[in-house]
Amino acid sequence: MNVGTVTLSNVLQRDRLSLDGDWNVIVDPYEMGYIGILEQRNDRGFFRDHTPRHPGDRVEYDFDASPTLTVPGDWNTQDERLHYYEGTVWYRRKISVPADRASQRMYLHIGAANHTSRVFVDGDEIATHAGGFGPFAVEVTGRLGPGEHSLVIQVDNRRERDRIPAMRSDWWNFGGLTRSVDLVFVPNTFMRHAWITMAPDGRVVGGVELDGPPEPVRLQIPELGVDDVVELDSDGRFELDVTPERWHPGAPRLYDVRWACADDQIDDRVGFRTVETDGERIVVNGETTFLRGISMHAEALSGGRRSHGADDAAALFDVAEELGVNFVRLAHYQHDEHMVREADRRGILTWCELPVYWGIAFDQQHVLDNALEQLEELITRDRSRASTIFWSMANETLPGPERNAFLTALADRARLLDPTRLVSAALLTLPTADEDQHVDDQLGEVVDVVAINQYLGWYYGQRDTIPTTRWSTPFGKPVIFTEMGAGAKHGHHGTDAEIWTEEFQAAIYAAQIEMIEANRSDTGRGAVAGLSPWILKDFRAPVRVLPVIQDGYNRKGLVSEEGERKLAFEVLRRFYADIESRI
Ligand code: GCB
Repeated sequence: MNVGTVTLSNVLQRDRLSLDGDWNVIVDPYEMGYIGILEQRNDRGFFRDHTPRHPGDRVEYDFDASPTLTVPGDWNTQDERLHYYEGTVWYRRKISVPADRASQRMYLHIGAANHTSRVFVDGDEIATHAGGFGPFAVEVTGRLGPGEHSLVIQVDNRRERDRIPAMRSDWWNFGGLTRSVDLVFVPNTFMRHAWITMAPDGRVVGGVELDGPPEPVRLQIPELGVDDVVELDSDGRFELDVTPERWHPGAPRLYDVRWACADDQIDDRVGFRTVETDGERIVVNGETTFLRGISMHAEALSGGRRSHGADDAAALFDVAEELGVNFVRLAHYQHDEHMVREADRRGILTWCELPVYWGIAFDQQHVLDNALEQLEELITRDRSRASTIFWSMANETLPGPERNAFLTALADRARLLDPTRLVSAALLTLPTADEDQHVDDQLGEVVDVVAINQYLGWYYGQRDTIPTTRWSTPFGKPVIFTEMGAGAKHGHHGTDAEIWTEEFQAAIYAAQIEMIEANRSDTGRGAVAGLSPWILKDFRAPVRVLPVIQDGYNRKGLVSEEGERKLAFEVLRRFYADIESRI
């Protein structure tokens, strides 16, 4: 559970002092910088950031003399010794705030710290945060007066049964301060959240959450002639009587939006589109839209490191765009804000997901509480993004009463925080040789779209029966294949019967495409409303140990870990180009 943290949106648009760069670090596998020999909190822990004051002063650590790691960045790829490391690393940075700003209200904002972190200023513990991919803020007003201060962040990426994710995942458990850290300055009264979007019926709706005494909030959208004080209802929500041009996938119209309240001002660029379902179709701006997608991990296009920032986002989207997508699945956790902003600019729809993945302790209340916190961090950050059409609760979880209750609670909360988008979760399909695939996971009743991960021709099933496989559900809702695919090592060639060859992978894609063509809901032939195959790029995964072929990488990418195209890339690209030419 989080202590001392708040959510803060529109951070990239605010007055900030970047704390990115080199931080001194101490690697502490036994966590003795925090816990004493009798398991009690060690009051003389590393967070005190002491330096010896006289020759007899025994201080058994020294941040100043310790090595550095670059923030943002994972520790695993910055220091070979930390490649597989799972445990605590202490980050320390000295900060001084310019004298004219030291008395301002300010927050420390951390884009992401995987997984659990504790924040200390001048030795005082001021916050704890759980969840490795969600942004969070800690108020530090009055703590950073004239002079130099010590900022210490303990980051711990151990896998634990009651964390989200928990013990096992098919991706690298990159540890560290993996996204930017900033000091964010705000006026005494400010807008913690200010968002605007379009509801499925075309109304422009939004909300504002103030921190401080009530003050009028002014909203300007010059190109729509909007310059009004918004009338907030008791929930802080409002509605505007305007008819903007639509943001479309492929034609992303964005408007300048300015929020002002007392001395606070936020400028944003926002698009407006509707999204809803109609039977088995997904409808965007009133048009049935087949989702030509691809899944992505938050791993940089080159170097096998955790991605962060605008440049990494642009590089990943360049490849996705070349594939001809109108949709990306940002798997399996909350991606960087730069990703959804890039998607907004490029006109690509997004699926945003929580790391509720495989074996989660669904029976524990504090685990659900943390999932709800992570959900709130995600939705409050991104609910002005036109590109985002899905909130996904989970990936491949085993059906059962506790799991159903847990995911239903998440879906309910998502709809409360944001009733304008679709809610889903990627479901597990179990091995079967049946050509009639009937998916009846009860969660289908809760979600808006039935998302199915299926590996016909790879983990189970025969390739030659894929094209004639038919999919059905009892729910009458759209089906999307959030995963399908096969492994191939780039440059490894042979016949399409030889596993790990590019030819084998391309043949699976060809068979899947034939099957999907015959099941498409937009052409009235079935329930399939889109796909996001697994996956854009080969990505690091410690569970992928096959020498020569895998060497620590999941090889289901359409491009290698260095971005080289495999044959299947072209197969999918042609399918997407063909669909587009028929629209
Ligand atoms: C899945 C998981 C994904 C894995 C993938 C695979 O079903 O959702 O995280 O990476 O399969 O390659 O096995």
